[in-house]
Order: sequence, then structure tokens, then C-alpha cells
Amino acid sequence: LGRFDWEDALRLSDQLSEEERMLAQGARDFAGDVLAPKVRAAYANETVDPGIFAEMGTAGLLGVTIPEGYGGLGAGYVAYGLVAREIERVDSGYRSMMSVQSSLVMYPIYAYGTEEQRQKYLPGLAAGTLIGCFGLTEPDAGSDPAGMTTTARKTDGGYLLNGAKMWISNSPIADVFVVWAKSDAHDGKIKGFVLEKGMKGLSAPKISGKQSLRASVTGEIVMENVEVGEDALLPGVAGLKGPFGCLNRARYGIAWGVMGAAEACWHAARLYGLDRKQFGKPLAQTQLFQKKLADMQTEITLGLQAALQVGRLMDAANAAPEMISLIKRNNCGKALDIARMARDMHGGNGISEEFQVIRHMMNLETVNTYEGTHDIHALILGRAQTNLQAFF
Ligand code: TGC
Ligand code: FAD
Repeated sequence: LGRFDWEDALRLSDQLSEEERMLAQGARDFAGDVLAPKVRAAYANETVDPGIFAEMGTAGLLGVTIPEGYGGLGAGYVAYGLVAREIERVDSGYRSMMSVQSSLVMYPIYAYGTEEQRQKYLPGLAAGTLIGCFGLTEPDAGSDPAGMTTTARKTDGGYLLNGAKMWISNSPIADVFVVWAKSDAHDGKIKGFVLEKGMKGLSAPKISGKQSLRASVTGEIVMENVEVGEDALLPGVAGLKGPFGCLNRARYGIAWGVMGAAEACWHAARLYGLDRKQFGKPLAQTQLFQKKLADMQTEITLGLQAALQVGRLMDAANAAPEMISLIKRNNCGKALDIARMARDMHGGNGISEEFQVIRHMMNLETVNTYEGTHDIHALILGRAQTNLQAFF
């Protein structure tokens, strides 16, 4: 008979390569040593230390899948997912910073950019000396990005950009802005542009007062007659498949990441139940408490297995976007349920910052919404099995 490891019930670890295991351990050490000591104050005060990007860069955690020649790690998507899991074990906001930089900024520059754009931006983004953001969502175009009103008007030497983006991770501290706009030079199709901090007419005010993801900064991107040259255009893609190509990767990483946050909540609830006595015995010795632990263990184990399978398919260039919708939706929803359950299992202490679970719970409300809401991914999956679109 085989052994049973309650923390790794289906032996995910045995299914990883030696390189993947080492990278995951490195990310875990980094998250524990560098991120964990910062997170409580960052969350409480709603402050983000931009230096975290350089620390992540030094640890090799930015651009995990980008080739080494551009400063990346040249590793696969399973490795990227494992990094997301370890960072989000500490906080979803820190994972957000990493995944925007890697999947939503470095990836489009690598995949759709010119060689000059790659050389100009990727090494700095990989090192974390440059900070990136990704502007797709607008005040009136969230789930329906095709409804965007940001425009790029062709001029003699380039383009003139006008519009506003909303809810943009990292934007107030960003040096590099990947923004999506409808271009009159391309039949009104959506095209990507790379803008830089300091350009005339470009600003990125912070959105304050978030009750979720407070360790990561979120802002707007306002473009008022921002003039760029032809060299700002990402020439390699046109249409919504451009931003969606990036979202596929970020959504996949989120499916791993939220399992890290869920594991943190599950482990905290277990320890709390072993320690806390009521009615003369540990809470963990009651049937209801153990059932909740079993449910958490089951959902996390299955969620991680599913993420691993999609990661292997991504590494083989054989994953479909609907697979990513399935794991993004399931794992976010399950992680949120688990965080809420762990909060309840801590009783009154569960609302205290000291026990951390409520921070994860609040964060996961955002993660369940961004990169396609829980219901939008249901509609993507519904369309795939009925051939009927129910968006409008
Ligand atoms: P639809 O007609 O379905 O597709 C339009 C074109 O796009 C292509 N496409 C994809 N390509 C690659 N990957 C995918 N996943 C794709 N999905 C669609 C499609 O083939 C088509 O191409 P073409 O060449 O035929 O034109 O478009 P639709 O307008 O009906 O889309 C509907 C819907 C709901 C699926 C889509 O708009 C959607 O996914 N909405 C959710 C929006 C979203 O996820 N926004 C995320 C913003 S970024 C963010 O949240 C970052 S948070 C980061 C952090 O802090 O971690
Ligand atoms: P809406 O689209 O208005 O949706 C509201 C509700 O209606 C949801 O429950 C939704 O599921 C539901 N709904 C919408 N359409 C339908 C339908 N057809 N049928 C049934 N139900 C429907 N965006 C970026 O571009 N870059 C970023 O870096 C970024 N970072 C973010 C960081 C944070 C902290 C947050 C909160 C958001 C971020 N976003 C970012 C934006 C995020 O992607 C959007 O919030 C998300 O896509 C949902 O859009 P919305 O907020 O406009 O909600």
C-alpha cells in the first residue's frame, strides 16, 4: 500500500520534474522570506513597495516562460503555475503584480512585438527595473471588451491615442503601458500599443479605498491626445485575440495561484482547530470541523491536478481556451468558498488581521471577478457545449 501525505493527497510533487520542484521551492522561500514579512502592513495601509518587482526579478520570478535571451527563465507553463501558487500563498495582490508583468506585459511584447521592442523592454521587465501594466478594461467596457471606446487615430508619423482604462493593476507605478485601442488604420480593429510613463497626455491616477487586493496598486489609464510613433504599435496581432492571447496565460496562472491562497487558508484552519478547545476538546476533534477540512483538501487536490493537466497541455502547445476557462472559474470559486469557510472556522478570530484568512477571503473576491468573471467563464463553457452564445 502507498503512503498518504495529507498535504499532497494525490502526490502532485511526484508528477513534477526536478527543475520544477526546485523552482517551486525557490519561489516558496522567496515568498516566505521577502513577501510574507511585508504583507500585513502593505494590506493594512494600502501601500505597495515598487521595489518588490526588482526583488522578484532578482529571484527569477518575472517572465518565467520568456526565453533566456530576453532576460526570462525559458521555463514552461507548469513552472510558471507553481510560481503563481507559491506567491499567492502569501497574497493574491503580489501574485497579481507578478502575473500582470509576466503574462500581460512581457508576453504580448514577446509574442506580438518587433525585435526592437523585445530588446528595448523585456530585459528591464524581467529584472523588475521596469514595471508594466495592461489596459483592456474601460469604465463602460468590462466583461465586453469589444465595446471599448479608446481610439488610435493614424497620424503622419504614428498614432494619436484617446480614451480611458479602468481598474488597471500596477498602472500608478508603471513605466510601460500595454494598451488596447481601436485603430482607424486597421479597419477599426483592436490593436496593442506600448506607451511609456511621462508621455504627454498620459496619466495613471490611483484608485483608492479598495477593500480587496490592497497590497497591489490599481489605477486608471487616461490618454488625452497621446502621440506615439509607429514604433509603439505591436504589429503582430489584430483583434480581440491579441488581448485574449495574453489573458489565456494569466487566467491559467490564476488557476494555480488561487489554490495557493486556498492552501494557506486550509492549513491555517487546521492548525487553529488543533489548538483551539471548546466543550473540553479541540475543535479539530469534532465531526463538522473534520468534514470541512476534508472538503478543503479534496477541492484543492482536484484543482491542482486540473491545473497541472492544463499546464502540461500548454507546454505541449495543445491547450484550448475553454480548458483555461474551466480551471480559472472552478479554482477561483472553490478558493473563495474555502477562504470563507476557513474564516468561519476561526470564529471571531477569523476577522482579525492576525489570522490572515480574511485578507485572503477579501482578495479572492477580486480574483473571482477579474480576468473574466465566474459567470462569464460559465458562458464561455456554455457556448462551447451548445454552440449558442448567451452573452447578448
Ligand atoms: P468572441 O467573438 O468570442 O471572440 C473575438 C475574437 O477573439 C478570439 N478569442 C480568443 N482568442 C484567443 N484566446 C481566447 N481565449 C479567445 N477568446 C476569443 C476569437 O476567436 C475571435 O477571433 P476572430 O479572429 O474571429 O475575431 O468575442 P466576444 O466579444 O463575444 O467575447 C465574449 C467574451 C465574454 C468571451 C470575452 O469578451 C471575455 O472573455 N470577457 C471577459 C473580459 C476579461 O477577461 N477581461 C480581463 C481584463 S484584464 C484583467 O482583468 C487583468 S487583472 C490582472 C491581475 O491583476 O492579475
Ligand atoms: P461587468 O462586466 O459590468 O459585470 C458585472 C456583473 O455582471 C458580473 O457579475 C458579471 O458576471 C455580470 N455579467 C456581465 N455580462 C453578463 C452577461 N452577458 N450575462 C450574465 N452576466 C453578466 N482590467 C484590465 O484590463 N487590466 C488590469 O490590470 C485589471 N486589473 C484589475 C484589478 C482589480 C483589483 C479589479 C477589481 C479589476 C481589474 N481589471 C483589470 C478589470 C476586470 O477585468 C473587470 O473588473 C472584469 O472583467 C469585470 O468587468 P466589470 O467590472 O466591468 O463588470
